[in-house]
Amino acid sequence: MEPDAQKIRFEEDGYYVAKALLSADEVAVCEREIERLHRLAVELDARGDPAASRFQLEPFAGNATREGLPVLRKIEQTGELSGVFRDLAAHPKLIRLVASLLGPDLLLFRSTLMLKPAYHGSSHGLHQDSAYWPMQPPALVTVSIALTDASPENGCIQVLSGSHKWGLQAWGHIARRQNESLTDRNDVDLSGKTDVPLNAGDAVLFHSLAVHGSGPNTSPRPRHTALYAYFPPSVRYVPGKMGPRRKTFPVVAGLEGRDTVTLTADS
Ligand SMILES: O=C(O)CCC(=O)C(=O)O
Repeated sequence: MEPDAQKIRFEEDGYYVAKALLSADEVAVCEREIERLHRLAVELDARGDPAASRFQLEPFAGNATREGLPVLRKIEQTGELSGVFRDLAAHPKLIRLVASLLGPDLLLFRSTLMLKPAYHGSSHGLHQDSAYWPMQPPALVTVSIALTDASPENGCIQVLSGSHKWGLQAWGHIARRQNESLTDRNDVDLSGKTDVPLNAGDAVLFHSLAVHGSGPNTSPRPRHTALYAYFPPSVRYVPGKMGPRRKTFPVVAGLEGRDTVTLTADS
């Protein structure tokens, strides 16, 4: 798709798919790094390192392990744990896509790995990211990069087309058992809900108000995803009363080459 067509799709549907963002070699590097991060989780946990809290176990997998490694649901702040995933956030092809939607100055709000493990992957209830993020206006862009093939069988992402225009709503809890439905609401028309199957290396970009979620993974194939959320300098940091007053965000493009920007609650 040409950049203008991508932007029109994004504005109309709240998301669009970018094919072949990463090469097979780049995907292989990410997959090896995910294995290293699983081993790191074990080491950090064994020595009581606070960074172990960035690794979240699959909530409904009981005591299951995979080849002696934990069955992880997600890893937060991957940019601080891994050079591979720090660099991926600023991948030139990715930055070109995000800049075409948000402009040339880009800050990174979030770097996460969603690991929907084989057999145990839980469902991810429908939600809008901006409901959880202390950022205003709610106009961030998430890039969800498939590091394995993703299909309905291993719990690919599902998006409600056009839902970024609905305003913020309550959707219920996010971490759901494999047999639970993706939302408790029965007052909404879910007919626009679309599976977004991806090949490894493809990505889907979506608006932080787009309603999305993902089904269970009962298949023998894991679904690995690198998630990054970006925002332009026009977005403000607005923590609630409990949140830290100041927060530092990595710069991934523009902003005169600065490494980070610190935003304060009142700025
Ligand atoms: O990739 C998924 O399965 C869902 C992830 C997601 O929606 C999120 O972390 O906000």
